[in-house]
Amino acid sequence: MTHHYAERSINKDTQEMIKRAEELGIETVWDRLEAQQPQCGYCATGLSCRICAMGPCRIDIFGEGPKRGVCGASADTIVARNLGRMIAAGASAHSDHGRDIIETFHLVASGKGGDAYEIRDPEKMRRVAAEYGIETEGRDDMEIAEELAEAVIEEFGMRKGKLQMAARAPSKRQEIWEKLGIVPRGIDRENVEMLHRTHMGVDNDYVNILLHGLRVSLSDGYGGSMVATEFSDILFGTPKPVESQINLGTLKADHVNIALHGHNPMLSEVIVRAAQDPDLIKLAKEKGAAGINLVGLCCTGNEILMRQGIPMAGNHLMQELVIMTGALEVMIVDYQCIMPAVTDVAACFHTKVISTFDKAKFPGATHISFDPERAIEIGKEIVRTAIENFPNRNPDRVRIPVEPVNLVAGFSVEAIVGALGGTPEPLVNAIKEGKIRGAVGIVGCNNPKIKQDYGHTVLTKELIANDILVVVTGCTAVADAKSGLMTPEAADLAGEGLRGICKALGIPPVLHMGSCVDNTRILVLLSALANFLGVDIADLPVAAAAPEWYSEKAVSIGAYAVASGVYTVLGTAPPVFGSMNVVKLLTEGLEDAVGATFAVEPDPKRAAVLIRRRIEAKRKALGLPHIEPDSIPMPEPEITL
Ligand code: BF8
Ligand code: SF4
Repeated sequence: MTHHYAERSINKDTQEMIKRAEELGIETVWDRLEAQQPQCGYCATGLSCRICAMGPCRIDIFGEGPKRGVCGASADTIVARNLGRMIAAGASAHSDHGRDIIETFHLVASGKGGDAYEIRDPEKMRRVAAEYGIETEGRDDMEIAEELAEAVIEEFGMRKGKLQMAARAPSKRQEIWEKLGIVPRGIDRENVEMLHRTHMGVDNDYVNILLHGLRVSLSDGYGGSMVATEFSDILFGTPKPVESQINLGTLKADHVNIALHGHNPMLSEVIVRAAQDPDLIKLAKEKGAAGINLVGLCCTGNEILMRQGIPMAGNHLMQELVIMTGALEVMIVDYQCIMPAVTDVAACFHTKVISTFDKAKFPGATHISFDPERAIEIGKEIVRTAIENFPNRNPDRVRIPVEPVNLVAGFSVEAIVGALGGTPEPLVNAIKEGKIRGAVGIVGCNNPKIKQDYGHTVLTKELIANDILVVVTGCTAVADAKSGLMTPEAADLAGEGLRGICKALGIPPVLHMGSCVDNTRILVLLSALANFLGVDIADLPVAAAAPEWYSEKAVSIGAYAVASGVYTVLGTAPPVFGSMNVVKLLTEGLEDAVGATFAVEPDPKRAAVLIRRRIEAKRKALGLPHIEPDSIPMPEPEITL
C-alpha cells in the first residue's frame, strides 16, 4: 500500500481522508486506478474497436501486428470513430440535461409547475424569446413562456434549419461554420447522425467524421448546454456575486449533513427550499442536531453555489471522501460523474445514497423517483430521510479534517457586464491597454492520473500572475476556490495590471462562471467581446484549457471551444495518438479550418507558456501592445504524458 498522499492531491482535506480510507481499509478511486495498471495501450491510443461483432479489433501501428480491422478499417478511421463517439456521448449528456430543464420550463409554462417552480427571471426569458422571434410586447409572461418552450423543444429534433442560439456567435464565425457545413441543426439529430456515421461501413474518412464531430459539439455548446444554462437561469434566477465556503470543512459535526451530487439543479433547488422548512428544522432538532446543513459536490454543487450560495464540499475526486467523514446522513445524486463506488463507501457508514432520476439508478442506493409535478413533496421526503438517519451516525467515527475556505462565486455574463457598468467596454479597454493581456477559460474535471487540483491551480496562478484574467467552471472552479484563488484578496497574486482592475471592481482574479453546461456563458461572453470589437472569436487574445479532464462531456466542450475559434490546451492525453493523421488534424489542420487547434501539455507551467504565446500572437495581430511570443521562455518539463 502506498503512502504518497501528497502525490495524489494538493489539498489537505483530501490527503487526510485518503489516510483515513487506508486506516479503515476502504478502497478509493486512486487504489482502483493502481489496480488497473498497466492500462490497455490500444485503448489509450484509440486503436481498439468493438463497434461490431466481427471484432473486437486492434491495430498495431508500431509492431508486426494487423494494420486493419476485420472490416478493413484503418487506424485513422478507428481513432476518428472512437473520438466521434466520445464527442457524441458528451454532447448527449449535456443535451439530455438541457432537455430535462426545458421540459420543466414547459411544465411551468403550461401552469403545471405547482408551487415548486416559477419563472424567476422573466426579463431574461423575454430576451431569449425575442431571439426566437417571439412577440413579447404587451404579452403576458406565461403566454410567452409557452411559445418559447415549444420553440426550444422543437430544436431537439430537426424541424428547423439551424439552432437559433448559434446566431449568438459573431457573423464571421457563423460564416466559417457554413463554409465547412458544420452549422448545428437539430440537437438530437447531430448526435444520432454521429452514431450512424460511426456504425460499421458508413463514414470511413477521418476528416469527414471529425468535422461532423465539431458539428455535434456545436449542437451542445449552442444547443443542449446553452438551453440548460439559459433556462436554469430563467427558472432559478440568473447568478449574481455571492459569498460562500468550500472544502470538506463545510460539513458540520453537529448538523444533519446532506450532500447534493450530480448536475441538474431541478431537484437540488427544491432540496434547498425543503431544508428551510420550519417543521423539518424542528424535526432535526428533536433528533439532536443543531440544524440542517447542505453541501454541494460537482456541478449540482456549482449550480446551487452560483444561485443560492450553498457551500461546496468538493470536486470530482472528493465524492467518496465526503462519505468517509462519517458525518454525512444522505448523498442525493441525480446524474453524471457519480462514481458507482459511492454506494460501496456508503455501505461502510450510516450514509444513505438516494438516487432520484429514473435514468440513473445505482445498485446499493435507495431510489426515490423524482417527478417535477410533486417536487416539493419529494424534496421534503428526502430531507426527512436524512434527518431520520442522523441518530444512526456514530460520533466516534466522525472526521472533519479542515476549516472551510471563503470564496466569491456567481459571475454570470449578466453579473460581469453589470460589474463593468452595463457594457463590456471597460474590459475591452483594459485588454487594449494591456492591463489585462487576455482571458482564459480553465474548465473540466479531476482525473486520478493527475495530482488532484495541481493542474488547475498551477495554470491559474501562472496566468493571473501574467495579467491574464481567468474564468472557470466545473471542477476547476472548485479546485481554484479551495486554494483561496476566488476571493478579492487573491488579486494580490495577480500581475500589476490585473490586480489594479480587480481591486477597483472588488472582484477576484478568477471568476466562477458556473457548472460545465455553463461553459456556454463563456461562449456568450466571447461573442460579446468579439462583436464589440467587430472581429471573430479567433482574433481575440483568449484561450481555453482543461488540465485534468476525464469525461466525454469535456471532449465535447473542448471541441466546441475549438470550433468557436478558441485555442484549447488539454492536460490529459485524449485517445488519439494511434493516428498521426488525426493528431495532425487536431493540433495543426484545424487552424486553417476554424482558426484554432488543440494542444496537449500535461505540465501546467508549460501549458501556461503555450497560452501566453498564443495570447501575445493574437495581441500582435490586433495591433495591440504585445510581447514577442517567441521571447517567452518554455520551461523544461516537470510532468510528461
Ligand atoms: O460536468 S468538470 S468531473 S462534475 S464532467 Fe464531472 Fe468533469 Fe467535474 Fe461537472 Ni464537468
Ligand atoms: Fe473490427 Fe471493423 Fe467491427 Fe471495428 S467495425 S470491430 S474494426 S470489424
